[in-house]
Amino acid sequence: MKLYWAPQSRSSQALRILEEAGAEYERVTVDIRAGGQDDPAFRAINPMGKVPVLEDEGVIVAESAAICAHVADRFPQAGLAPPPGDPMRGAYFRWLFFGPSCIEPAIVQKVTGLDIDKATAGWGSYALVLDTLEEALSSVGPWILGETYSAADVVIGSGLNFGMMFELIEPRAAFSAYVERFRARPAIQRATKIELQAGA
Ligand SMILES: N[C@@H](CCC(=O)N[C@@H](CS)C(=O)NCC(=O)O)C(=O)O
Repeated sequence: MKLYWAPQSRSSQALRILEEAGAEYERVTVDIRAGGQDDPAFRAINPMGKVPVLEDEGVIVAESAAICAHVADRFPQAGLAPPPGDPMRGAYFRWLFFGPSCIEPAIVQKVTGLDIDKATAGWGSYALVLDTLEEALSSVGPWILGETYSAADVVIGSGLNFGMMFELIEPRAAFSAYVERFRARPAIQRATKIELQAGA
């Protein structure tokens, strides 16, 4: 497996899931601060010109949450995804998609002050996203599916971690406790170390 990535970017999610899965992978840095994403060779891999991208035996997977889902399925022994037929599969998909479809636009709304009717916005509103997450994390635990840690936690944990780090998400008690648990995981710490070393 080959991960096209850049330190201190959305690539963190991909790095984290690969570390959680115990995957063997090669890291290829795309220097997005110097236009590396516009290199035609990289554009051929991801026409969006964005990292992260995972290449797995000729299969290209772009989009962070999709990479999380792909890696979780490729390493079933890591137990990062409830298998098809498992009743938790519905909640798993819900939270996996909640990151890019709800948390990310809610953060953008917060940053830009975008005024949009909550019935029209797919994520509802910033407040609705935060309240929904708070309720979910307060009623289950320690992880978003309950006892079982999954790739959905990599997505939700990464979103909350980013949002709180840049003060774009209020540090509600349930968020802080969850993010603290997330950051304490050995795989997440390994990924952080890789990023820090690469960014240094
Ligand atoms: N929807 C994508 C977003 C990826 C993304 O926006 N990556 C940024 C870095 S955080 C990037 O590659 N930016 C370079 C550019 O757009 O020129 C995902 O979730 O993976």
